[in-house]
Amino acid sequence: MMLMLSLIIGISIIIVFSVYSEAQLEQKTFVTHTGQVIYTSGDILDPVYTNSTVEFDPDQYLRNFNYGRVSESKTDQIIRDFTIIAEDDKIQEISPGVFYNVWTFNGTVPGPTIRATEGDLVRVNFINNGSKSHTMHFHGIHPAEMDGVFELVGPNGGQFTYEFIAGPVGVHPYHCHVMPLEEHIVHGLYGVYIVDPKEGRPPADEMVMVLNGFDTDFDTENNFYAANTIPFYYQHHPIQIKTNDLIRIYVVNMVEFDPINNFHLHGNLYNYYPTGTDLIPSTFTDMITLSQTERGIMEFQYKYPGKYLFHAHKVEFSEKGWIGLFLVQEDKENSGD
Ligand SMILES: [Cu+2]
Repeated sequence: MMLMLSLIIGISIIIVFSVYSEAQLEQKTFVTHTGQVIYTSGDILDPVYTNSTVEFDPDQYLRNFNYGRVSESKTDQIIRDFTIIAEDDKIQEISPGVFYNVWTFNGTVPGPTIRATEGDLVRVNFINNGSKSHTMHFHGIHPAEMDGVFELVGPNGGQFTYEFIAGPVGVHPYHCHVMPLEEHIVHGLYGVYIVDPKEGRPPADEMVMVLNGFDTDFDTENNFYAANTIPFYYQHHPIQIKTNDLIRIYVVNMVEFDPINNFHLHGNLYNYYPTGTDLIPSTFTDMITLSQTERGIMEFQYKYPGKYLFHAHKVEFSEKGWIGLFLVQEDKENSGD
């Protein structure tokens, strides 16, 4: 009897899962909220095998920090002004042949990396040029009315100025907080907000990695995963670094639907500062696990030149695009010999 039962359960699992994996390859047609018809396969394509070009440049995003327009008040308060424009009608080829309606802050997913020093006055002039209400919700410490939750900013030119003192020190996400939240986040309305300590951090080759995913067939499962939006990008365009250079990565997990993500580095271990709020690392490891919006700072140096992978150790994610390479070149001037 028990044998029969387990046989039946086993066979049903095989049937259910084979149907599911077929569904991933099925081409679908969508009409976006602006009336545009788009096609997607949900298939996973590696851009190296096609002639496709991507609109978003992960190399440009990687080391790009927006410090805002800086001014000083009569009371010596440093003020950083930012202008962020939300839009929700852009169709982007996020992987060869796969088009997706991205919702953007300043035209890209993720939005710009906003950077300030602890104690600065951050002033964000937010303009919503989208067709739905959007907001900016910053993680961090600020007054309730600056939290970007209840003060909806209306479509077609709605404006709101977010104003708060930068803090605490660390790496934080910002994202739209309009309901249904999942929809506004998965379409791409998020970015990174870095608060530097007043005394600064030691000089380093700094970069930002947002771990994200895309559900291109709207079945609440991600079809693609990436570090910085474009699947497999850094595998085919390795990030060039030098031996003995201190590398600092601000990493933020924005993957929806999947409860966890992770970050494994090859041939090395890193000091890890969860949320970047403490200046002393909590661990020295080659593997961290991150839930939604969990983030931190990784610091490491490579001793030996060569090519080293970094990727999700959740193999499904790395096979669907969340994988990259560091190309470590010998720094002859600082080799210590
Ligand atoms: Cu929104």
